Amino acid sequence: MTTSTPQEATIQRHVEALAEHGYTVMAGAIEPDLITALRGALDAVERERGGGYGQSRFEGYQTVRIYNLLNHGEVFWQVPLHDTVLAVAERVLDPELLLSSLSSITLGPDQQAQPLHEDTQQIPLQRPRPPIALNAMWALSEFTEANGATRIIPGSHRYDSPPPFGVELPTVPAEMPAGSIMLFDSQLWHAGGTNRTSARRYALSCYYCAGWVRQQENQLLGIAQETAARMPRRLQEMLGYSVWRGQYGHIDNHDPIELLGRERSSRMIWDDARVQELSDAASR
Ligand SMILES: O=C(O)CCC(=O)C(=O)O
Repeated sequence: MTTSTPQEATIQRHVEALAEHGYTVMAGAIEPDLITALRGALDAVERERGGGYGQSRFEGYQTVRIYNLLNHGEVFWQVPLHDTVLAVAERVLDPELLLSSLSSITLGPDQQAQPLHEDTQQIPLQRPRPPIALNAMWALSEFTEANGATRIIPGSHRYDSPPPFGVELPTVPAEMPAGSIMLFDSQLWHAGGTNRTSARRYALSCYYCAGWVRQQENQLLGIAQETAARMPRRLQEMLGYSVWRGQYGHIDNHDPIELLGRERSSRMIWDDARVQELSDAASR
């Protein structure tokens, strides 16, 4: 994984592509060693727990999905913290964004195309709207039309509704070499493709949401506190050990990150100095 700070111009280019097309692709964003380590870790989880294909057309009858990946090894902890992806997501969504979910999507041979959907279609807000969630699809193997590359409709994040269930429309395959990451607005109409090859298509879905949106996976209950206590601070905050804008998520007026033995970072909105700052800002 790249460790240097991503360049402002790179961040801005991805932010603009997301606004215009609803998606952006970062080629060469995952180091080859990390791909190997992540695939190895996914295979190990599968071996330990045994198979486990999806039980619905949506999850895929020939697809193995492993949820709650942060629980399955430290190698996965790097994924939500990817520097360029996180910088773009924080800029587009919210500097206090949360991790909504982290899962693998391994498409086996003969997996049929998924129904077209968007990822926030259950949320009762009008479309189009500013982005409230972004999905980063990590290509851990090459994504091709033949092996089930995600199918997308560029620009559909600006449509005024989600796709009607079961509708078939022209889409384009998001083909990309292994090691690429496609970051897309949850409102983009998309679906997993059909895998007509004899090989598996390996991917991770790292899904971020604004700090005020409910997470898809319950990270606070799904990950043991002892495990969370070993994570880097930003990841802990992303799980929900944080107080959004000093107001949402507190416990008895305390920052929940204190439960992990850390110093509180947020000043509560009710602190006198904070109230003063906010009223000064409002009167300017
Ligand atoms: O597997 C893919 O390419 C897309 C999967 C997807 O969109 C989903 O499961 O919500």
